[in-house]
Amino acid sequence: QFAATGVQTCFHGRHINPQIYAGLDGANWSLKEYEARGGYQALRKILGKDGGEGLTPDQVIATVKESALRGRGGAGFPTGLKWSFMPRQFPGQKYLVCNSDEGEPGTCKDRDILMYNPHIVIEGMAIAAYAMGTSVGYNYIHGEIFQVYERFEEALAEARAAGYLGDGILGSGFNFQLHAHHGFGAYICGEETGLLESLEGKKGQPRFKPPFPASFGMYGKPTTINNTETFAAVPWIIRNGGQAYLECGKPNNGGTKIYSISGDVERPGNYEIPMGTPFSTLLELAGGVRAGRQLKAVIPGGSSSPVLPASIMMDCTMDYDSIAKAGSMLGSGAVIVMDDSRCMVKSLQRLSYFYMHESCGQCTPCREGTGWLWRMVDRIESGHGKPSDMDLLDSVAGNIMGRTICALGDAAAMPVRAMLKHFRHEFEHHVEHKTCMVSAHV
Ligand code: L3W
Ligand code: SF4
Repeated sequence: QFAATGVQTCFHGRHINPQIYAGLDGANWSLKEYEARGGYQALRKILGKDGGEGLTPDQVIATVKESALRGRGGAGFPTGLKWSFMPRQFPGQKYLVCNSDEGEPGTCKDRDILMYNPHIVIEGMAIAAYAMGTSVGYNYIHGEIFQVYERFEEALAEARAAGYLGDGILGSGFNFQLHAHHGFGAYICGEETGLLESLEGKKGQPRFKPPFPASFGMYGKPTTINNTETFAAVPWIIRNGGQAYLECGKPNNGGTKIYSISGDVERPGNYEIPMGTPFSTLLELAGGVRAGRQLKAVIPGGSSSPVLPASIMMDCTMDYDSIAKAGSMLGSGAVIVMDDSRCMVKSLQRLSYFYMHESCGQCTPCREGTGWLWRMVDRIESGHGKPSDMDLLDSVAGNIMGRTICALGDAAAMPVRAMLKHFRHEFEHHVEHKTCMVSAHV
C-alpha cells in the first residue's frame, strides 16, 4: 500500500506527540490503563454518572458542533452537522458505523489508534450512539490487518464486561450493542456506501448519493458513518468542552490531527499536531528530508489528493482550509514527501496502476478511464510516449471527473491533472528523450 508512489516507506516505530490521543505508546491499550488516564469519564458525564446532571443528546451534538471537529476520513465534513442529520424520531432501527477500512495509500493512523487505544474509539462511538439515538453499531476494520481486528474484539469484550456497552449502560436506560466486522481488503470498501454494501454481505460497490446514508444507509435505514479518528476525538471534546477543542486548532478546523508522514523523510511515522501547524514544523518533526536532499513535492492528504510542489507546500499550514486554498486536499492526513531524486512520471505510473486495480468497475468512465490513464502513463514512462499524450491524458482525466458514482474516479483523475500542471516538463522530457530527466541528473 505504501509503495503506491514508489516512495520507500518504512515505519520505524511510532512518533506520536500525545495530546488528545494520549496512550498511543504501544503498551497501554487495556481498559484498566484507559480508565486510569480518564477513559470512559466522558460517557459517565453524559449519562450523569459523575455526580452531574448529564447531557441531553442535543447538548452532546451542540458540543461537537462547537468543537469544529471535521471528518478525519478524507472529506472533512463537519461532524456535529452530520450527527444532526440523523432523524431522531425514526421509528425503526438506526445504525452507527465506524469506517476503519483504512486503505488510502500513505494512511496508517487508524490502525494505530485501534491497536494502541481501542477504548477511545469504543467510548467515542458510545457517545455518538447516545447523541443520535442509535442502539446498534459496527466497526468495519480493514481486511489486511487482522491483529487490529483481534485487538478491537478484545477491547469490546472488556467494555461489555465493565458495563460500557450492552443493555442499560452504567445503570442508565441507554442501550448500545457494538460489533467488529472484518473487511475484505478492497480499497473501495472504504467508500462509505461500498462499505455498507460489504457490511450487508454484498459486493462492495458504491451506491449513488443522494440519498446519503443519513437517510438510506445500512439495510436502507438511517445510518451515520464516521472515521476511526473522528470517533477518537469525541471523548476529549465531551470532557473538556467544544470550545477547548476548537482552540487546540484554528477556526473552522478544530483540534489536533494525526498525520501519517512517509516517503523521503528521516523519521516516517504518525504525528499528532494541532490543526494549523506549519507544514515545515511537521517536516522537522519527521526529521526533515532524508539524507539532506532537497524537497521536491508533497502529496498532502493521501494518494487521492493532488500533488503540490515544494514551493507551495512550504507556505501551507496543515489544516483543511490552507491545503484546499493551495489547490489540494488535507484528505486523511497522509503526507507523502518526495525529494529531488523522485521521478514524477514513475510516481504517477504507480498511482495510476493502483486506481485502475481498485476500480470496482460499475461505471464506464472509471472502469475504462483508469485503465486508459495507466496505459498512457506507462508508455510515457517506458519511453514509448507521443507528444500528444500529455493533452490526451489531461482530457481523459477531465472526462472522468464528476461523471462517476463515487469519488474514486475523481481520485484517479486529480493526481494526473496535478502532475501535469506542476511537472509537465518531466513528462515532455520522457517523451522527447525516452528517458527520465531526474535519474539522469542524480
Ligand atoms: C447528508 C448531505 N450527509 C455529505 C456526508 C456523506 C459523507 C460525508 C462527506 O469521500 C473523500 C474523497 C476521497 N446529507 C450530505 C451528507 N454528507 N453531504 O458527509 O461526504 P463527501 O461526499 O464529501 O465525501 P466522501 O464520499 O465520504 C471522502 C478522500 O476522502 N480521501 C480518501 C481517503 C481514504 C481513507 C481511507 O482509506 N481510510 O481515509 C482522501 O483524500 O478521495 O474525496 O459521510 O455521507 N447533504
Ligand atoms: Fe466503482 Fe469507480 Fe464507479 Fe466508484 S467511480 S463506483 S470505484 S467504477
